[in-house]
Amino acid sequence: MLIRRKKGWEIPEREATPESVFLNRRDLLAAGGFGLAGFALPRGALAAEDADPSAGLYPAKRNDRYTVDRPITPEEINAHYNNFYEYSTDKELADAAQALKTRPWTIAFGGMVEAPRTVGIDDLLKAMKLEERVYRHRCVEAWSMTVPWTGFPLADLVAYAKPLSGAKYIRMETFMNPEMAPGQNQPFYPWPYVEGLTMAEATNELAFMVTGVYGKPLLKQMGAPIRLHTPWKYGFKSVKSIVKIDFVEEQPLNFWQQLQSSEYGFWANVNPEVPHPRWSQASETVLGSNERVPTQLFNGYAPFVADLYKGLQDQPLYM
Ligand SMILES: Nc1nc2c(c(=O)[nH]1)N[C@H]1C(S)=C(S)[C@@H](COP(=O)(O)O)O[C@H]1N2
Ligand SMILES: [Mo]
Repeated sequence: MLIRRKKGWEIPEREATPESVFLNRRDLLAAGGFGLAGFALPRGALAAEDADPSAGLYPAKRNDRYTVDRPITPEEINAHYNNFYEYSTDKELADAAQALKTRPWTIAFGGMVEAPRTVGIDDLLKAMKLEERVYRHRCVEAWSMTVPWTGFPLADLVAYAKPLSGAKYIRMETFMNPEMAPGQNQPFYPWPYVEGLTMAEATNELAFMVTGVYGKPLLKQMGAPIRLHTPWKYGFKSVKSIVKIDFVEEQPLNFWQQLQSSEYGFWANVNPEVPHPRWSQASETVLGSNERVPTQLFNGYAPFVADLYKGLQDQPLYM
């Protein structure tokens, strides 16, 4: 997302669309209708250590309240166009991300809570009610996709964690393990990846904890086993592979802010009228098509979230 070399948004749209490349390379899998994680093997044929113990929870029932008017981005495209700097600064990082070990996996709740606790991902999944939501995702790099996530409202996780009333922000952290994630050996970046939301944002009905996608457990390259998705904000807010959740009084400084605060802020709400310092945010490339469509305020989710920002107009809400 930063300087130094040619990134997705700098190359012509036609080249930035990985569809043709992908379909040639993976046509066998794609033709069979199998996703990368689903593979052509029956589930029982997988080695025990590779089997995802949560596979039986998917697919979950879709919540139609959040259905959007765009076609869902094909899995084979989404699965090969990712931002996950722990694995690569290139979009094609699916193979590298298979090094991510998602079991055992725990999430530690701390900071301003009634009592700190640590929960295993499978126990957490048992405690939460899963549903599918089709959400638009708009990256700050001006590309977008439409994704059938499965998960549960972040509000439910907040209730589960029991924060104290003085907590003002939620802070979420990705794992830190340079042996498992070679990108974390790059000292230029402020690892681990951190993101934050106000408590009002975190308990807004749209804020979603994602544990599955395309009707099965979340793919590793998309931030398995648990990541955030806040569809009205630029994609960098949607932190992946979370291991730590703290409730705090001070506004967390996120990963991209730490790196380049002149370009990336805390709020990061989508707004076509506020350009990034180096490019316009007025339109976006829809992954999987050659279409460039106008970007919408709050990525089209204004009816759900605009009220959150009343009285905050003096803040850098859109970067
Ligand atoms: N830990 C971590 N989380 C991350 C990122 C990252 O590099 N590391 N990239 C962010 C950005 S910029 C985007 S656009 C989305 C991409 O999610 P996707 O790969 O599932 O499309 O993840 C976000 N979460
Ligand atoms: Mo992004």
